[in-house]
Amino acid sequence: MVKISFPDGAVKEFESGITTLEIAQSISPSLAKKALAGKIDGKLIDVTRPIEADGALEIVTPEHADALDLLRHSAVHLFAQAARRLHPNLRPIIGPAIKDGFYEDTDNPEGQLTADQLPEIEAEMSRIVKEDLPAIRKVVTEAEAREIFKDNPFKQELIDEYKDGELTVYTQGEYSDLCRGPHVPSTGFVKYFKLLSVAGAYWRGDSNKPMMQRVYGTAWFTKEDLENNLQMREEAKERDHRKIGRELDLFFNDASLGAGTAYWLPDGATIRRVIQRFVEDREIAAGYLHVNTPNLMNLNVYKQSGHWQHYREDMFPPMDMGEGEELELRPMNCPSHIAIYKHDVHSYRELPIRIAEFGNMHRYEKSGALSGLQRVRVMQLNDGHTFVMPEQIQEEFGNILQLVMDMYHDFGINDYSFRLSLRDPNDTEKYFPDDAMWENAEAMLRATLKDLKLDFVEAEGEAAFYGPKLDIQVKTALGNEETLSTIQLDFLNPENFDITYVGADGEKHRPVMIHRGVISTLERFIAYLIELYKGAFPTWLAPWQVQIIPVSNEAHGDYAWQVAKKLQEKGLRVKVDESNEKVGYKVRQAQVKKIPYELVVGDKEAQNNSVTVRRYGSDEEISKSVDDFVAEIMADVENLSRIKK
Ligand code: TSB
Ligand code: ZN
Repeated sequence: MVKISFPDGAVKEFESGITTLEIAQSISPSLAKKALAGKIDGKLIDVTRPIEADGALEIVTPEHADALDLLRHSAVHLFAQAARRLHPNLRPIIGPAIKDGFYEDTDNPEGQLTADQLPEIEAEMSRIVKEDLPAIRKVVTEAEAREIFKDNPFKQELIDEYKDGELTVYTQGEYSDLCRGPHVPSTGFVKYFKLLSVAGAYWRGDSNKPMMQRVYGTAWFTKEDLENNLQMREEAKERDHRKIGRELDLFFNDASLGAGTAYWLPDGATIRRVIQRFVEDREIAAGYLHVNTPNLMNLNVYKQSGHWQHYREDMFPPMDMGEGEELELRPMNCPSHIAIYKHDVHSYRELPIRIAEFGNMHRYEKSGALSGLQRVRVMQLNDGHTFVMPEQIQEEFGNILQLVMDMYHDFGINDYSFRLSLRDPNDTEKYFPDDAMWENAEAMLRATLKDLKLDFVEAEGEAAFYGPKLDIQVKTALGNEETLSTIQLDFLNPENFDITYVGADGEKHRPVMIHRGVISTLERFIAYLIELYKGAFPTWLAPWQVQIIPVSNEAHGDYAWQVAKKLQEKGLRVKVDESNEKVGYKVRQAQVKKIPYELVVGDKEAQNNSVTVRRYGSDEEISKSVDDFVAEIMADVENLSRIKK
């Protein structure tokens, strides 16, 4: 007999070897129908696995927290089986459940899968669902596994990796896969699914290994959940900064010019300029000193800082200049700002010293990770390094956080979370190996965050190589979490570069460095703002704030320009549309470009010095004097994004 306890506290005895399905049946037939798997002492098992020891059992039904992952994992097998029926030589490789869906890597020596083949595969999947094939688990020997997957070199590699543990194969109908399981009882359970897209992916994420095709899909327990998710995906696509960036002519990427680089068109460059000026003014008010430092630096400096030892993977290869000189494209600005600090002797009275720059950085990001402006290889960071006495850490940390929060407020950002990023103590390659230093820095940072009463999650292995950090996390339109702002504590670089200040005692002391990026890189920040505003920028940020449309170019062009000049004198960004299109078309065009204000001017307006105003997104047309309009738009500009609050 085995003693099984249930989540409600009940304990029952059963024959040894009983299955989850039989237990569910003994409770109620409707429960048995819904049972997807068992979870015994926290471990998921198939409903048909015999239970031979006492334990705590949860019966996994669609409402259970693990149910969707289980379903999606079975959807992967369903996909692979259907794909193999249509393309018998296709090799399924690895297919995990991911957030809101699943993917499967595939390789087809006869020609890789393409997106237009997905509907056929989906139809075959539906047939297999109707066949309601049970998923059957079998423990196999290494030799058996090698035989079953003899035409699949990728699986052979996986067998090399797993062969010391228990190898299991799941079979449904004619299809078998090497898999740990568990699975939902049969293909009939996977009813609501959709194949979404295909993208190239390197085997093991390594660009020296073969390229496979990764097929993405999603699966749900109800039709409604599936439809909601598909609709959300559609909306996310509409908000994607790459799409809006194209539609509004803000920027472009062109791999033939350089993968992971962005070209800013005039309207995108305007947004950058407005943001940079605004942020720099705020920093000046907060006591920062702006500097300019070069993109190239002698590689020796990055050896001294530790970048070469711990960050080399992200760096471009050095340029050999001959005679032992090697130059490096800078991956970070810290060593440059340290050089500025060291240029002078500093007294404790000057501290904190705050050095800032919109500094260019170059990082050799993996090609698969590149995305529009969100992740690029050449970027400009709103960077700053403050040099403080140890007793000033807390206060300066608070100052920086305040600056971040003020800035978020002004840009209308209010959906974010805090992450305390710590080192992974076992990763001595990525992290500088000085336990005492790390423990001290992490304890100090944690105490500071407690003091500031921040709600945060902790993440091991996310620290910078030189120290722990507070990251501010946001979500992209496609649902990925990204770091925007970062505040980092660094005891290492002051040592490495022997930086000092002269204390009240006349002796040399070691300052602490705080690295901070307030609005992140202009690239990532603007990607975020494009998605946040769906391209409809608040007036102060909009590339063009006003578009003036003369009813007739001949009759009203002069008046239109007269109004435009007046607005330009106020610093507003105005254009006059004198193209040979009809007024209605021009009005629509201005709406497509999401220009905040459109002014139509004709006879009446020219006569009484007025304009007819139309706000972006509104059909209402309001006539007002030019002076009244100037007052309205100036108030709007000065309000920044605060209206959103
Ligand atoms: C804050 N030395 C520090 C600096 O002083 C530093 O470079 N920190 S960082 O590595 O975390 O980068 C700062 C910010 O740049 C990140 O928080 C992130 O918002 C942004 N960033 C990093 N990599 C990329 C990238 N490939 N594309 C766009 N933005 C990036
Ligand atoms: Zn730095």
